[in-house]
Amino acid sequence: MKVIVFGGDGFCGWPTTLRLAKAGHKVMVVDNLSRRAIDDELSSGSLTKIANIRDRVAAAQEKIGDVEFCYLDIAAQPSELRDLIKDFLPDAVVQFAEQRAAPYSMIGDRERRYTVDNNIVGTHNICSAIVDVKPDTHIIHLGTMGVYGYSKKFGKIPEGYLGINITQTKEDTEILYPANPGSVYHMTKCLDQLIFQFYNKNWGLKITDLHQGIVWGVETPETKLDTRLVNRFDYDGIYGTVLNRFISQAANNVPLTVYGTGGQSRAFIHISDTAECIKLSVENDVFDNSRVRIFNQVSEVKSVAGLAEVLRKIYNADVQFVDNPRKELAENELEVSNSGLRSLGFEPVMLDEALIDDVRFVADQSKVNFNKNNVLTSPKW
Ligand code: NAD
Ligand code: USQ
Repeated sequence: MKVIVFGGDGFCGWPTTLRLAKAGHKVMVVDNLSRRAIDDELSSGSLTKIANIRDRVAAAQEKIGDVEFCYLDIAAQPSELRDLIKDFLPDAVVQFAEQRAAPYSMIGDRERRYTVDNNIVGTHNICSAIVDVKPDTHIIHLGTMGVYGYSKKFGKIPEGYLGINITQTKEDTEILYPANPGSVYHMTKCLDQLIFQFYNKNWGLKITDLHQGIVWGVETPETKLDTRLVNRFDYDGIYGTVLNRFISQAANNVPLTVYGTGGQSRAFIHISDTAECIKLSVENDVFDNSRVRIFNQVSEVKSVAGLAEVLRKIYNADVQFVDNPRKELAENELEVSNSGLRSLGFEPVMLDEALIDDVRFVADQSKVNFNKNNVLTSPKW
């Protein structure tokens, strides 16, 4: 198949690109390298030393398969985006190209507006171009578990749609799960959902929205094939996500930064499974298109304090409870369905000591890039 990976230079996009190319698909990576620019803006960066995009793509072509690169801003260059789709004629596009850090989106006015403008306009531009240029293209979008909020208020979290009974008519029906974002970033993912509902209803676009949990890990079998293919690894207070932060903190003898009591429960998935789930979604593209297909892309639920305890035990790490910079529930329970991707053959890799050790090895190897000043940099909201 021919697949465009928007945001293919990023943490999830790059391993996915390699997984798709390895499976024999022809992949076009589209990226404006804005994430690398934000590294400079925040005086932060990947713990691993990532190759520049030219060297990455050259290595992918040598070692893996058919990968090309196009430098394009999908929010700011809609006509170039249309031309690209017209020329490449993809069977599927994967949309990773959004500003994805909740803390970044809560820094201030500039970052709030950038996150909304970039994410909503970029995603809408893709839908709008596809309607005119190649309406049978399958759109696969990376959403987030954060669209649901994180609670058991309505029981186990279903895949996108909630079964309800209407009091007035006594009718049973399904509605899009009530959106409950916790940051401007998460709010953009809720707005993306409405764009998809409308483009599916009005033009019948074929759309899969994947509500993904927190991704952890760094390497996949493909990124290990050459040093130029190594994936990025964020550990800072703005882009670093909780488990990868804890692993890099343990490797650098910095106390684990548990926000609040650590009673927050979240869903997690390993980076190699992210790539696998996207591949499954791309390859299983025959489905009932009368509504948007929504899957929860998650493997397991863990609490922040539980994760800290695992690392404390294995690595003798210290734990530091810091004031939570975020406005969120101090404690929550969470249960999530992932039956959709499982029905396509997804067999999740669970968080275990051997795997954490693998990631810690990378964090250990990359000590030279670890800057303690970048650990507690989250804005407060
Ligand atoms: P990332 O920031 O590492 O990658 C995003 C990529 O998109 C970057 O390479 C960036 O340069 C590019 N990009 C952003 N705006 C663009 C634009 N306008 N035009 C072209 N390229 C643009 O993020 P990630 O961790 O790889 O996340 C990818 C997607 O997956 C995001 O949409 C995110 O919301 C979702 N997601 C990520 C996680 C996670 O834990 N990392 C969890 C759930 C969902
Ligand atoms: N946390 C800590 N200590 C830290 C960092 C975070 O206790 O050092 C806590 C946070 O308070 C929060 C939880 O860990 O309760 C998760 O925070 P996170 O930064 O790992 O994840 P989050 O901000 O939710 O965002 C990440 C990705 C985002 C994705 C989301 C999936 O950056 O792109 O959408 O995970 S989910 O959380 O399932 O909505």
